[in-house]
Amino acid sequence: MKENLEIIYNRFNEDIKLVTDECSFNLVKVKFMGKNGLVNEALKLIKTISPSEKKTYGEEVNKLKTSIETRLENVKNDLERLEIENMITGAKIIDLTTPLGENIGSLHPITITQKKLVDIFENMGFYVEDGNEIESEYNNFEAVNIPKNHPARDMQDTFYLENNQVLKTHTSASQNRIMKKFGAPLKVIFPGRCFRNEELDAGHENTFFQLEGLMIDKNISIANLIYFMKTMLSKIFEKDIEVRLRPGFFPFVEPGFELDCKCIYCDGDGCSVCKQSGWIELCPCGMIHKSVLEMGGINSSEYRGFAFGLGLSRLAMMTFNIDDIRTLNSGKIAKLKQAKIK
Ligand code: FA5
Repeated sequence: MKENLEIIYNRFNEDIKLVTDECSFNLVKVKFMGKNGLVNEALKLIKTISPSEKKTYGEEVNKLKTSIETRLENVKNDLERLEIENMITGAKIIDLTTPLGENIGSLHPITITQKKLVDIFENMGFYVEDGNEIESEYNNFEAVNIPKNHPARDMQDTFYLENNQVLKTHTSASQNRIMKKFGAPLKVIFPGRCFRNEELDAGHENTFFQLEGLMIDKNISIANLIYFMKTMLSKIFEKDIEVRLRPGFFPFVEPGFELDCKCIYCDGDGCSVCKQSGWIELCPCGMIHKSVLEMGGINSSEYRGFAFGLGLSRLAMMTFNIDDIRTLNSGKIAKLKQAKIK
């Protein structure tokens, strides 16, 4: 009998050494002190033994019980103390008085540029809409006058998905949905990420941002288009910006233009950024094609409008003095940190 008690005590000593947390503590406690635990089982045996042995055995079992209880109590206290110590150590991680050091996060140059543009257009009465990144082939091409087999599709090769869906090649892909959603008159901008199968270089990415705008009303003319573009550029560069329009072909506008701004680096004298021309190509635009209005459910004999598709990534490069567009998606924090507002 006595040997049994020794075995229980030795087993308890082995088990308690392995306790590391509340869960393993409870398992040991139940195993030895639970209702059907080993100590209780040993206590129940008192009834079965002879009166001559009962007293000694009873004393031995109670001694075992007391020492196991005391040890359990001590281990429990140790665990509680450890938990408090861990809480204190953990709390240091979120100690608000700790100096922040050098790794303070910041908004991405594209986000900052987009926020500025959104602010500018909202102040001019434009509504801001979200565009899908996955669009139907119809919205990306057909709805903006680029039917199947049209050569303009070659210039915007993209990633084709199942069910006639594509990763949108330009923000113009949202034009049709937006016209149908708001009807005329409307004043909306919609920034978004675009995807093209491109030869990559300092000015071309396969994933880049544009910001598109539409204004549709009665009596809208090219003069309105020039006014809004000039105002937007002057506000973004915080100085008066001279612009010029050159003819440009986009199947969804007629007439279509490339809007250039007087080079902000050399003020038109000619430099490496403007390739000595004095002008920087910034924003394709034009008067919305009649059939695009009609496909959007807008009566083209009553309403006219302009559309523009600003290269947001390229504008961010200009405003932050970034010389290679690939820096923007690179995740190279050191490079992005060097980006400074021009
Ligand atoms: C378009 O995407 C037309 N949807 C723009 C438009 C809208 C015209 C409304 C008329 C009316 P384009 O392919 O030129 O046009 O692209 C517009 C701008 O997006 C370019 O001027 C350029 O700044 C930017 N862009 C185009 N391709 C890339 C590229 N691979 N990487 C970075 N920026 C690009």
